[in-house]
Amino acid sequence: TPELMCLGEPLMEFNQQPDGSYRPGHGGDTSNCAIAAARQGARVGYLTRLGADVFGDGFMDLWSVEGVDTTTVRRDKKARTGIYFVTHGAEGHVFSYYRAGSASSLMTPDDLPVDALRATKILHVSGISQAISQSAADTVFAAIDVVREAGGRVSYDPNLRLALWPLDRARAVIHGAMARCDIALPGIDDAMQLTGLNDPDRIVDFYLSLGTGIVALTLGSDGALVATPDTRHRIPGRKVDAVDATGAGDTFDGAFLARLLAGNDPFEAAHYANVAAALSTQGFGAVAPMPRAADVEGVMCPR
Ligand code: KDG
Repeated sequence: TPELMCLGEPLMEFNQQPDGSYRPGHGGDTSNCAIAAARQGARVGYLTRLGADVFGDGFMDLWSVEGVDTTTVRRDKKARTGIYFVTHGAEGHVFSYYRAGSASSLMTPDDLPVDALRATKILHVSGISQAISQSAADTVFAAIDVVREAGGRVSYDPNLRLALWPLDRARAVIHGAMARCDIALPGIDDAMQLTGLNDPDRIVDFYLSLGTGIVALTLGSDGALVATPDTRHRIPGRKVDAVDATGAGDTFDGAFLARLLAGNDPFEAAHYANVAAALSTQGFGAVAPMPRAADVEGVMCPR
């Protein structure tokens, strides 16, 4: 049975290449996190509603190859799998979504596999999981309650996407949910917009004040700031030749949660996840360039 369950929306990806063509791939923040964790050796399951279409079939194949359990994936014959395009400009990557009315956005609290949620050690969800529809937002709140009542922990990445919802609503829902979570995994740009704060230490204080016992604030190429209520460490960035940061935060999340489940403390886990996330920026796409445990260990402890 999975020790980590990720809940959200997978998105078929088309990623712009230097020659202008689009390379097919797979994205969707929580699916990315699930695959990143599985590549580090965690036992992972994915929970969603997925279109009964060719892109949905592609995800089923992908998760099977990656060792992600799909017992809790429900196929929907009437709705489609969402799509996004990644284009690259001077300011970095831009996402264009074709996902309104997608199968995942039709998820409801009645879909929840209560036994699987009760059995998991960590549930991972995100702001995107909640942004896609009101019923998806409700589904995430309900899943959080089930996991916490059963004694499991909940991890949350705000993953603010203002194309999906306005900032004030995003802030209310995300912080409402995070106040019921154990592990906060915000990225600095999202956290600055959501909290209105600029200083990483004050942002970390804010998330600790919501009651999350572990905060790992990712700082892009500057590494991460990791805190528990009594300890705090700055983890420096890793110099890499980055071509596409799509999915880097999700890779951090998945690797971090996998290392926590393997018994690391949050600081050890963040050191590892910081390397994994840096390596994931060296190729195009969210999933393809994600490192495996041996790749990360090779960088951390070169022979
Ligand atoms: O974090 C990367 C994701 O944002 C990407 O894979 C697409 O899930 C996605 C989204 O909704 O933006």
